[in-house]
Amino acid sequence: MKKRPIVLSALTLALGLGAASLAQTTVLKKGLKITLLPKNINNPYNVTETQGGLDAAKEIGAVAKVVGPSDAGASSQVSYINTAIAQRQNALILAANDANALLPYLKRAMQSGVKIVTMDSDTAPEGRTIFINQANSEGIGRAQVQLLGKLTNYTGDIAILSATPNATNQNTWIKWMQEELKLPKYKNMKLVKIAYGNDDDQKSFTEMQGLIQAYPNLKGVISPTTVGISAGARYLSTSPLKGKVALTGLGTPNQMKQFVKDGTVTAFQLWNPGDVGYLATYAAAALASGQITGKTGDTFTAGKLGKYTIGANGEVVLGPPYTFDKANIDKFNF
Ligand code: RAM
Repeated sequence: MKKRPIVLSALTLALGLGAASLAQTTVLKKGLKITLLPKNINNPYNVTETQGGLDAAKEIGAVAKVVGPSDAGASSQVSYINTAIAQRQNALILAANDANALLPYLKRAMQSGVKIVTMDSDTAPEGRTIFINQANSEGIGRAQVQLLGKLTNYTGDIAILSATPNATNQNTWIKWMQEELKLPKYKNMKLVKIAYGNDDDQKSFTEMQGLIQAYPNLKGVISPTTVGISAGARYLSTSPLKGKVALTGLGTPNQMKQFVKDGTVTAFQLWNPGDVGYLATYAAAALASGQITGKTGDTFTAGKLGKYTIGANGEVVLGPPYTFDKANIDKFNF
């Protein structure tokens, strides 16, 4: 597990230990109206993510609010997009529950003058101007398989416990997991099932149970969702297979601490979700202030996180993911 100093310093800053650099905020407009729309509102990941957005809004004098559905379905997000248009919001920041289903509504919003920034889970590029990606998608997907390979000694049946079947972020990561699995070193590992817990705690728990029961040779599960990995760990922690079936994926340190300490989970990954929302809000404010248009090469300053450049297809990458284990998990509180 490599720990790159740059990752630690980003997280250290997120913990409030760093100095804020607000140099560029003077050119951002004051009083911008910004709506944050996460996948769903009852997921601790999304709470931390949108809190980062509210923190950024406070720094720049914007009026921000968080709205959203209780389930992670695309149709559940439509009314919130329409409300943002009706309320003449300057910007809407959303984690999209589907890559295509929201496009007509998002296009209407953009035509009405609402700047659209996606974070966490993207739409097709024509549905937004900027996408704030938490980390490089290929890197996330491949790293999950590399971690599970190490934990299972590169042998046995494996499964994926994902979020919703339409989640753009998880589907992109899974595509890269499948690419990684094609490499010769994984020839004795077989992906037997992709299950979907819909980012619903109870459904994820039941799906984990189903995987364990249906596949007796199961040696490992990757759950690239904080809801899935925590529900999966809760199931495994009281199962005779605890410590025998390896579970890894993307989790929040606070939800996973107890399962790392009781030996259910050895290691998992994530970034700071608060930084995703924080960066997205600075990007949205820069767009709505006319400071940037979102074209490749545009740069903007995101408060304490520093300077970012818009990459190809309007994508901005927050930074590399971080691996949490017994040795470091107590240092984090989110
Ligand atoms: C869940 C959500 C979110 C994803 C994280 C890793 O909280 O699916 O979109 O980024 O997991």
